[in-house]
Amino acid sequence: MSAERFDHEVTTTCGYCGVGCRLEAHAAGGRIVSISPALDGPANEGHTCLKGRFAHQFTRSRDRLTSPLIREGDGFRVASWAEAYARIASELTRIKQRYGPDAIAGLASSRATNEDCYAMARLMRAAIGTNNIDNCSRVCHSPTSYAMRRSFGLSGATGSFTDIDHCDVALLIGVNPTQGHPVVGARLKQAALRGCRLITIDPRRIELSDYAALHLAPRPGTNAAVVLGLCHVVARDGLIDSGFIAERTSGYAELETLLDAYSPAAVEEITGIPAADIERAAHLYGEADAASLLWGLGVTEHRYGSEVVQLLGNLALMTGNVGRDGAALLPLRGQNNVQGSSDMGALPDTYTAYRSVADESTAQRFEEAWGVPLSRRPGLRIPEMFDAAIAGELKAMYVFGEDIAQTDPDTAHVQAALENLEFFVCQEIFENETTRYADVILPASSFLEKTGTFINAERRFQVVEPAIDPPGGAKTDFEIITTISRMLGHDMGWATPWDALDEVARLTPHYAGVSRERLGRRGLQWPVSPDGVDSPTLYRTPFETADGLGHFAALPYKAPGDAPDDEFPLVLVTGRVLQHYNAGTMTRRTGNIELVDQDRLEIHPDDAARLWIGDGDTVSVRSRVGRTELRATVTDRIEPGHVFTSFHFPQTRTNLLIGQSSDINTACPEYKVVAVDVRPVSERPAFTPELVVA
Ligand SMILES: Nc1nc2c(c(=O)[nH]1)N[C@H]1C(S)=C(S)[C@@H](COP(=O)(O)OP(=O)(O)OC[C@H]3O[C@@H](n4cnc5c(=O)[nH]c(N)nc54)[C@H](O)[C@@H]3O)O[C@H]1N2
Ligand SMILES: Nc1nc2c(c(=O)[nH]1)N[C@H]1C(S)=C(S)[C@@H](COP(=O)(O)OP(=O)(O)OC[C@H]3O[C@@H](n4cnc5c(=O)[nH]c(N)nc54)[C@H](O)[C@@H]3O)O[C@H]1N2
Ligand code: SF4
Ligand SMILES: [Mo]
Repeated sequence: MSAERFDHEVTTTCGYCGVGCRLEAHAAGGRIVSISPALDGPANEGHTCLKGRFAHQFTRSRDRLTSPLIREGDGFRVASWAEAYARIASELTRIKQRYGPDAIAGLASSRATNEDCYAMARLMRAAIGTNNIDNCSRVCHSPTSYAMRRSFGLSGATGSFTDIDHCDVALLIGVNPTQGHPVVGARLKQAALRGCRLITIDPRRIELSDYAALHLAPRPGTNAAVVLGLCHVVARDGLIDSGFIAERTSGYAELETLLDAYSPAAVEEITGIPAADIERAAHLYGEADAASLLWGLGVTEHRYGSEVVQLLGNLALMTGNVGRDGAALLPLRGQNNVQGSSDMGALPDTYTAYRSVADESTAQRFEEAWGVPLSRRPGLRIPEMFDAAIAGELKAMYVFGEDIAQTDPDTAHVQAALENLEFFVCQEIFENETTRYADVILPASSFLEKTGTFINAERRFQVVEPAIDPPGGAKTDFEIITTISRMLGHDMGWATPWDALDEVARLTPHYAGVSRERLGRRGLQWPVSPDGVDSPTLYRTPFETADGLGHFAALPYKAPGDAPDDEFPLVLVTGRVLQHYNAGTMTRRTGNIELVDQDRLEIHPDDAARLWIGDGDTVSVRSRVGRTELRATVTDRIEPGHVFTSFHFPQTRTNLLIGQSSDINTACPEYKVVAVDVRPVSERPAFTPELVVA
C-alpha cells in the first residue's frame, strides 16, 4: 500500500475473536482502505485471518445505524439524541421508583471495550442500584471461569499462545481453532509440522484432525467419561507426577478411587471411542515432557460443562502439566473481549477481577469510590432475566451489543420475555433480531471507531485506537453510557476511556499496574503488579486458591440433558464456520457473504441416504421445542447419528431448536446436544419405486 493512498493509520486490536490480533488499519477520507497484520502483535506475530484483515466493509454499510430511533406504532421514527436520552432517563427513573431497581437489568457487550463494559456495570450498580448485569460469557465460557477458579484460583488461561510453540503434545477437546480462532489454528498446524503431536477430541473430524496423531470422536455430551478414561490410564500406568501431586495439590485420593470405574472398556461403552484409542491418547499426553490442553464450547456448552473443565484440570494436575513453559491450559475464549467484559465485573455476582458483590470489604471500596450505597445481593443471570421478564418481575432492559433474540437459546422464550418488558433499550451498530423489540435504539460505534482496551484469551490487555469516526450521528458506547448515567444523577467523572481504565487499575489489585502508557504496542497479561510486571505464565508456584494448592475434583460422568429417542433420533450439534461471526450482523455485510451465504445442515452420507436427503436439499429439522428449515450438506466429517449447523443467519433461526437445559453451575446453555428429527422437504418424492428394496 503506497503512502498516498491513505491519510490516517493506527495500530489497533481486532474486534472479532479472542485471539486478539494486532492490526494496522489504514483509512482515507473516513473509510478503511486496508488492514494488515502488525508484525509485532504478540498473539498474531504478523498473521491474521480473513475476518481481521478483510471483514471491515460493514463499517460503511448503508445499514449502519446513524441516528437514534424511537418506537412509533409497529415501526420506528428518527429522533434526536436529546429526545432519546430524555426518554431513557425518564422511563428508567419511573420504573425504578415504581418497582425498585431490581426491576431493571443490563447486558454488556463482549464485542466492546473494557471501559465500555466497566461503565455499563457501574451504570447498573451505581446509577440504577442493581446487580442485574451480565454478558455473553454466560452462554459461552462461564463454565470455564467457574471451574478454573475452583481448580487453580484465577479465571483465565494458565499460560500464553507461545506455549503452543513449546509443547510436545497438544490435546484439543471440543474446540475447532481453524474456524473459530484461525491464527491459533495456524499456530497449531505449525506445531504439528515441527513434530508436536496433536490429539483432537470432537464428534466431527475437524480440520486439525488431519494434522493430528490421533482423533477421537465421542458421542456428544460424553466428554466427562473421555477425560475420566484418560485419567484412569494415566494413573493405572504410572504416568502421574507424584512429587507435584504431593507438594502442590489436594484431593487426589478421592479422585483415584473414582477413576476405578472408568476403564477404557467402560469408557468405550459410554463414548463410542475405541478403548485402544483412549489408551493411546492417555499415553501420548501422560508421557509428554510438556503437554498443553485447549478447549472450547464443545466442552462448556453442555449440562455438565463446568464439571468437565474441572476434570481437565485433574488431568493437568496429576501429570504436573501446569505452570511451566509448554504446559498450559488454554481455554480459547470466544469474543474479542469476553475475557475483559467478565474481568471488568459485567457479571451479576462479581466486581472487577471476580470479587464477590457480597464481600463486605470489596463492596465498601466501590461505595467509597462511587459515592453511593451498593447492593450486596447477586443479580440475575441472562436466562433468569428472561424468566423474570415473563413472570412480570423484570420491567426494563438495556442491552448493548448482544443479539439475544438470535443467539440465546429457545428463541420463542426470549421473544416472549422481550415482548413482556415495559421498556427496552438497544444500543447497536445495526438493526438486528433484538432491536425489533426495542422502544429506543441508540446508534453506537464498532471497534474501528473507538478508544479503549480489550483483553484476549491469554489475559492480555491490548489497546484499541479509532481508525475512523463513527458514521453519521452515531456515538461511542462509552459516551452514550456515561451520558445516560449522568442523566440518571450519577456522574462517573471520566473525560475519556483512559480515566475509566485508571479507575479500574486503582480499584483492582490484579490490574494495578495497567495504564495506557505501559500497555504500549504489546499489551500486558494480568495480573500486572503496581510496577508494571505482567504474568505470561500463572502458577509457576503456588496456585491462587485460598490454600495455595491445585484442587482435584472427583466428579463422575452424568448423561447429557437431552438424548435421542424414536421420535428425535439424531443429535444436533451447533457451532460456527470460519467466514461468519456469531449473529453475523457484521460478516454478512462483507465479501464473506459471497463465500458462505447460508447456514447448512451437515449430515453423514449414511444418514442422508437413509433419510433420502441429497446434498443441497432443503430439510426440516424439528426438536422438542421448535422447528426450522435449511439446506443439507452431505459430508463424512460428521459421524453417523449426528448433524451439525451454525447460527449465523437470522432466517435459519437455529436457536428455535435449542431448549432450556443448561450447565448445572453456571446456566450456560446446552447448545451442543439437541435431539432432532430431520427429514427432506424438497419436491422430490420420498422414494422412487425402482430404488425400493425389500
Ligand atoms: N469464524 C468464527 N470465529 C469465531 C466465532 C464465530 O462465530 N465465527 N465465534 C467466537 C466465539 S463467541 C466463540 S465462543 C468461539 C468458539 O470456538 P469453539 O469453541 O471452537 O466453538 P464451536 O465451533 O462452537 O465448537 C467447537 C467444537 O466442539 C465440538 N463439540 C460439540 N459437542 C461436543 C462434545 O460433546 N464433545 C466434544 N469433545 N466436542 C464437541 C463441535 O463439533 C465443534 O467442532 O469462536 C469465536 N470465533
Ligand atoms: N446455537 C448456538 N447458539 C449460540 C452459540 C452456539 O454455539 N450455538 N454460541 C453462543 C456464544 S459462544 C456466544 S458468545 C453468543 C454470541 O452472541 P452475540 O453476542 O449476540 O453475537 P455477536 O454477533 O458477537 O454480537 C452481538 C451484537 O453486537 C453488535 N456489535 C458489535 N460490535 C459492537 C460495538 O462495539 N458496540 C455495540 N453497541 N454493538 C456492537 C453486533 O452488531 C451484534 O448485533 O452466541 C451464542 N449462541
Ligand atoms: S484470528 Fe481472531 S483476532 Fe485474529 S484476525 Fe482473525 S478474527 Fe481477528
Ligand atoms: Mo462465545
